[in-house]
Amino acid sequence: MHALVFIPTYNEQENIENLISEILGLNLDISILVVDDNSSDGTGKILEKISKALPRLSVIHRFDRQGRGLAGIVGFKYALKQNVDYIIEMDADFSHRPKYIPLFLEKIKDCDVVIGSRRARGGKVIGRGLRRECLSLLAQYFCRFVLGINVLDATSGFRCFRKNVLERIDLDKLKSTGPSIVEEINFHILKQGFKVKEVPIEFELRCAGSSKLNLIKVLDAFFTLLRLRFTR
Ligand SMILES: Nc1nc2c(ncn2[C@@H]2O[C@H](COP(=O)(O)OP(=O)(O)O)[C@@H](O)[C@H]2O)c(=O)[nH]1
Ligand SMILES: [Mg+2]
Repeated sequence: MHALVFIPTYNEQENIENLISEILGLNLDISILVVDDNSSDGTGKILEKISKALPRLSVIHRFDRQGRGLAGIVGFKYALKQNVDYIIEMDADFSHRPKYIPLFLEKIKDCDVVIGSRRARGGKVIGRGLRRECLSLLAQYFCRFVLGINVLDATSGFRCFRKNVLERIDLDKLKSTGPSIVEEINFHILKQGFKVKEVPIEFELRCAGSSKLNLIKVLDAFFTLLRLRFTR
């Protein structure tokens, strides 16, 4: 059973090399794809250098910053062309700890999608300020009551999919160019009746680099998801 780990990056030079070696150090049948949007801090150059010695690491460089959502679409399309059984997506900033990957691969055996959940019993968020926490709670309520996404952590971008789940989503029709791709994919998964399991995770605020989320992205996510609700 082969898994591909997809990681989007923008300015993750402090994290990316350590993250990749931690994932490969799990000694599982895993390969990695990083989609980098021409990071201004040299993340792309680091990836180029280390990928020469790591056959299990592939890198897609995009010419400019096109957003987390479009990186996801490129990553998933690439994954669907590979000989893989499972696709895992995670952030590059160590908020999503590689130690959960073996657990995800165990749990996916009897469901279609595993979500690393901060809000399932036993999960938690460490080190996040009140403002981000309130925003996250609002997003969760919005997803549940407006979009009908009935999971405890609808905004978690740490997930494992069976390949056939992503095959059943029309990637070219996704509306999100930014981070709301996470919720949009959940929306389609649940609409199609796939079996989702939430596995509790401890989510720690990024240890290095800075968040790429800002007010414009939050508003864009809100209106993108609202469109999803009304164009069903
Ligand atoms: N390829 C690509 N990756 C991005 C972009 N914006 C953010 N990311 C990556 O998406 C992941 C989540 O971003 P992050 O800033 O940690 O968001 P936060 O956790 O919501 O604060 C990280 O791995 C980022 O490097 C982008 O425009 N393009
Ligand atoms: Mg983050």
